[in-house]
Amino acid sequence: IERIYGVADTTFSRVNMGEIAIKVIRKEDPDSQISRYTVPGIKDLPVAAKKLIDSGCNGVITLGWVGKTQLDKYSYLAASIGLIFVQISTSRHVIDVTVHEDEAEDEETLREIAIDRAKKHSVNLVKLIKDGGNALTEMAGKGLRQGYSNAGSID
Ligand code: RDL
Ligand code: RDL
Ligand code: RDL
Repeated sequence: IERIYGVADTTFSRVNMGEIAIKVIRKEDPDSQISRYTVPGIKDLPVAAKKLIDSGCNGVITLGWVGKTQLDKYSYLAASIGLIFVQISTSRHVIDVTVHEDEAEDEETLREIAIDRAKKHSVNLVKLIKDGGNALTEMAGKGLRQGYSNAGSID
């Protein structure tokens, strides 16, 4: 096995983004192995990511869903800091896919944001793990977005 990817997701999420990530990773890196770890909510993602890395994953993608209230946003801030701490303490990428429930009014748009964001960041993770720090350089400054169409460059 050349590469092992970790996929950490939650039961709180209203879209099965872990499954989407696994499909994209399989397609982008067919020789790889994938380990999945599902937790209740976003604040449980940092330890899931850490355990995936400890068990040999070269990189991890987390897929979280944040509710609409201020309390939910504080939970996300705590989770996000935790995920960054895992990255800097392990020197491994933990790509943080998060959908905020107030990003869209209707469920169909939210679902589209979640799917697009999970797919695009799964491709980003594979590129970073396969090709390292120059993998995305040709796209630098292009105004790329995940969950939406790209903002574009103003160079
Ligand atoms: O460890 C158990 C829970 O505390 C943990 O799963 C939390 O992440 C659950 N949770 C909240 O407590 C909350 O206030 C979540 C959210 N908001 C949220 O918006 N999204 C979550 N979990 O995934
Ligand atoms: O790990 C994948 C992403 O979570 C990470 O690349 C984030 O930095 C992406 N991102 C946001 O999620 C966001 O809500 C960015 C911004 N806002 C932003 O304003 N600028 C960014 N990234 O460069
Ligand atoms: O310009 C519109 C959006 O890009 C902006 O509202 C971002 O903050 C939306 N966003 C998130 O809220 C988030 O949690 C983004 C990401 N993650 C992300 O990973 N990539 C984005 N936007 O382009």
